[in-house]
Amino acid sequence: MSLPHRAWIGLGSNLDDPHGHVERALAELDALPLTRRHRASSRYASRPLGPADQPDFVNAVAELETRLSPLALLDQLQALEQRHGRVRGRRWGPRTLDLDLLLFDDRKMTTPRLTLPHAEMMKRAFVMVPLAELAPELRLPDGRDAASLAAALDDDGLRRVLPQAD
Ligand code: A4P
Ligand code: MG
Repeated sequence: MSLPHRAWIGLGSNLDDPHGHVERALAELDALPLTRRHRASSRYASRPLGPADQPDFVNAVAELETRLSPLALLDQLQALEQRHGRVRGRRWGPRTLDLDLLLFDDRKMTTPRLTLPHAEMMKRAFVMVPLAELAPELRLPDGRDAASLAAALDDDGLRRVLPQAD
């Protein structure tokens, strides 16, 4: 099966066994229709961005190949969040599973449901460090590569935890 598009997903969890949610979600991403998970970064522990009165996060980035459109992929990601018991509470509050669509080929779009590239990704070490681990030379729309962007960010206590990238 040839899958024409490449998408990068940011995973995050900080409730109810965050490692378990991230590991299961990585397997479930590989089982989405018309989609194959190509690679996943190491898992990282990170301090919460936003309200500080919540547990640390586990974060990772996955690379997918897909035949879905960006919005169809977002639908699948949101359904997967729901299956993990995600309750939408306050903005940037704790969550069992957050799946952000970071990049979809070199597509740019701004719609109420979907902004590509993800609006905040370039500022976040917990996104850029795992992305740069997988694809240091990946060019972001501003022309810079993932490794330079990641290196320029304050790592804010980000630390790699087992397992290694797969
Ligand atoms: N949406 C628009 N563009 C996208 C996109 N590229 N990917 C819309 C995914 N969704 C996108 O998201 C809100 C709306 O964004 C959705 O309806 C979707 O249509 P949400 O997941 O419902 O709400 P949220 O996650 O609470 O808000 P937001 O602003 O997306 O938060 P973030 O940016 O996801 O941040 N700290 C650490 N250390 N690690 C984390 O992973 N995550 C967050 C959440 C806060 N602090 C964190 C972490
Ligand atoms: Mg989100």
